[in-house]
Amino acid sequence: NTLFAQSDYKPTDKNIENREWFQDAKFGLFIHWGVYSILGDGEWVMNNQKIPVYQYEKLPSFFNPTQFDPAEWVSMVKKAGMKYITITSKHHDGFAMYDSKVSDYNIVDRTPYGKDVLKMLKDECDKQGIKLFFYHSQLDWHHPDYFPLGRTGQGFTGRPDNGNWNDYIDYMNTQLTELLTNYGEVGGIWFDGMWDKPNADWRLDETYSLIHKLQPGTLVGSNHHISPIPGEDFQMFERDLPGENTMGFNQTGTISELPLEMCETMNGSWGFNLQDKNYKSSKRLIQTMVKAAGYGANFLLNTGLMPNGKIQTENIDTLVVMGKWLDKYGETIYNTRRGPIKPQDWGATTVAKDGTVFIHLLEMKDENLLIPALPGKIKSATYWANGEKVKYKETDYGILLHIPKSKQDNVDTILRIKM
Ligand code: H57
Repeated sequence: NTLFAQSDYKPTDKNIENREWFQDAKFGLFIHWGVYSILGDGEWVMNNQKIPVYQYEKLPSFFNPTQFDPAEWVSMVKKAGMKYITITSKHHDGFAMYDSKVSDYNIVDRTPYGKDVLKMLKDECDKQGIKLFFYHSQLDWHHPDYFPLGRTGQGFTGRPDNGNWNDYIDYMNTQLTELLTNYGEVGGIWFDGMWDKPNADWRLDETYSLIHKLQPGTLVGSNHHISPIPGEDFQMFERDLPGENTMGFNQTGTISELPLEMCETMNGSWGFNLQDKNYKSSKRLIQTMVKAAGYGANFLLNTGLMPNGKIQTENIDTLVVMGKWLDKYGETIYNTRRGPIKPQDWGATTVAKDGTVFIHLLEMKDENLLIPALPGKIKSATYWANGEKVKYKETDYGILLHIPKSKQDNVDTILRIKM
């Protein structure tokens, strides 16, 4: 049964170590990049515009990202204060962005560019000390054996009305084997698309065991929108803070004890979308990152790469601002864990390894704020920015903070609490 996949799974020491690294890292770049980027209409364009396989297959011949410069990407990632990259090795369109041998439907065999961008990126990541994760779609609108069809891809793809499901799973496992064999140490595998066929036999037990056998340290996560399945090493939330389910599809019963990650878009799209200029402000993204950290969750922020291989300038601007913020305030985010007070409308708390609690005031209505009591007596409360004492009163109802307007920061007023 899929829901109990690798039920005897016990993470190795290396895996546990990587989970700690992951939780310390806090901030990563999500990259959606594929032949769909050419059309500038998001990564679901094949489905949304009902483009059949035989037409969509023309796209790779136009994919020629001559301006792709992995050193530039990775330097940008570092400048943004990010510690890892999660990139699409294959999205729902089924096109492999690397040198796959099990199918020629890949970047090396089908595009004029002809180079393995994942390999180029991995080499650069190794050079600059950034971990690389692969997003791999289980859903596949291209493979003829992805049959019976799932909830999506019904009708439009023009695939035959039959196929061998197990051949598809074999194919996927072979591609995963390639990814975990030919690219050195992989940070993790980030699955997506199982929700397309909730009742199929995904043979997850086999897939998860295979991954952990090939690279025991690699972290497995899946965007299946349900509670973690044995064999997974972290739990993720698409465009939601853990447990909030504002999107309506993260039907996860619980926030598990696994490391957590939330992914978010900079505008409203994952893949490059020319129509979508609805960019979120850096202030809003920083505040979401802080709240995620308050849940102990990583913030995986997406950029829809352009077909020429460049990062959108609007996204660069945002990343630079976030990096500057982290340069200054990173102590209150990196290496922390979820704070003693669950994130609230007013903000969040994080806790450093030495027990220091950081209170992040993201939204102050006026100068007084009552927050829940902390577990233990407060020894000192100071402003992170200048070390000045914070005025507060411990009451029966919690802690009453007095934060004069002059001390309030527009993005995040951080208090340092010693207990
Ligand atoms: O890669 C990005 C993101 C990380 N996940 C992909 C997107 O392309 C899927 C978007 N997820 C939205 C979603 C949530 C539930 C299902 C889709 C028909 C039946 C089920 C779906 C549609 Fe829905």
